Amino acid sequence: MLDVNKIRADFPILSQKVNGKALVYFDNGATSQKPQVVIDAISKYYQEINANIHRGVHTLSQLATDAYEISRGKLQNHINAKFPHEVLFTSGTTHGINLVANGFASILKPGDEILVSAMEHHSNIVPWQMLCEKTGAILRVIPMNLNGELIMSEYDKLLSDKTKIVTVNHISNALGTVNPIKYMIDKAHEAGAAILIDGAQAVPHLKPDVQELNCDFYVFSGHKICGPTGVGILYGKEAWLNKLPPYQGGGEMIKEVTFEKTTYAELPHKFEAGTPNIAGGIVLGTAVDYMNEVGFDNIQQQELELLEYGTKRLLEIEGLKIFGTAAAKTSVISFNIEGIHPYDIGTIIDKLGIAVRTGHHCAQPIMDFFKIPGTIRASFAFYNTPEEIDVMVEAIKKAKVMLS
Ligand code: C6P
Repeated sequence: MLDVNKIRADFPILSQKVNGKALVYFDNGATSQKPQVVIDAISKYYQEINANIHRGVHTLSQLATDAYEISRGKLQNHINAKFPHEVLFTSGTTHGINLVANGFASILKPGDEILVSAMEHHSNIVPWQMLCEKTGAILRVIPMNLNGELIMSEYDKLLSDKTKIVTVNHISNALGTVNPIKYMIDKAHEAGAAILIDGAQAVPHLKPDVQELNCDFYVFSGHKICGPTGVGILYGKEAWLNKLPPYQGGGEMIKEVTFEKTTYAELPHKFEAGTPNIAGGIVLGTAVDYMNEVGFDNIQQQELELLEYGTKRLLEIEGLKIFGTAAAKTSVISFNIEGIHPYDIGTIIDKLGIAVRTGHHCAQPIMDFFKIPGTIRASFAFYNTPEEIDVMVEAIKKAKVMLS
């Protein structure tokens, strides 16, 4: 069992007051809070070993390079990648998806198909639309039902020998649905297509095993798993990463440069042009260590309790409707109250110290599907408590009275 009070003491921001009230932070889907070990590791890097990596023979450069590569190894273990060079540092999920989409420009031909799901974040729609514009490929959409579950029989029908890549989130940021990605990966492969999994909303809740999943690409951001912003991971199978051309040209991604021709460096450097977010890369390893110490079994148990309790308490409010009622769900509750704009609720409860996200959550097609302008989204992390849910429910009731 998780000692939540002990965990909360690791996060200095959680004992802050916001607008004179104890902070209730339920915007974990947007970004997680950071434990003291992560905050300290950032300072320690700049105080003790700051230097550019993979470049200098001097001691600090070697220390920084070692720390960066040790962190890559931690991430490799965390997701169970076969090789460290299959684990690329990126600036986040968006960067990872764009890198892969850009690489597919050299593979796709007019009439080829890309399958995305109806519940994608804009980061997993727009890069593929841009790719279609460049190549003449066609974007097809895997539909969902009113519970916010992808319809697998429709997915099966959409797959064909024209499908070159399927791209789907592991967990929806706006609905909390956990998608049946193992099934989807196997089916994509049967059809001869590659598959990318957007794990941005999954990694805060579970530890993906990329070899067991057998996905071709798996992307996520560090800032949603207690790490800093501006760093993320793109896992790619070695064969795919060798096949795709580099995304950006510059320092560190080359073997040899002349004005006539450039040859590229081996993996992972081929995809890591320029000076990266060194502190971020190193500290992402610290963040993953921290989450593993807390333990993903504990995290899941705590979050499931919060999801069940939060769902029950919120549904006590008259006129409240939850969007995203899939059988497999994580600790995200998106809801609206009849006759009230989500933004108004969000603004009032912020004055009471409660942080939730309101709006379309960078997933406008989901809002269009449900014919709503947006939702109020409470997304819980393992450091949240049922008492905080009580505070939110009371605040919403107050806001409702004020607004009706
Ligand atoms: N979703 C949310 O509040 P970046 O911005 O690159 O770290 O992550 C983009 C992204 C991609 N896919 C999914 C499923 C996501 O949830 C996100 C980020 C945040 O829901 C910020 S918009």
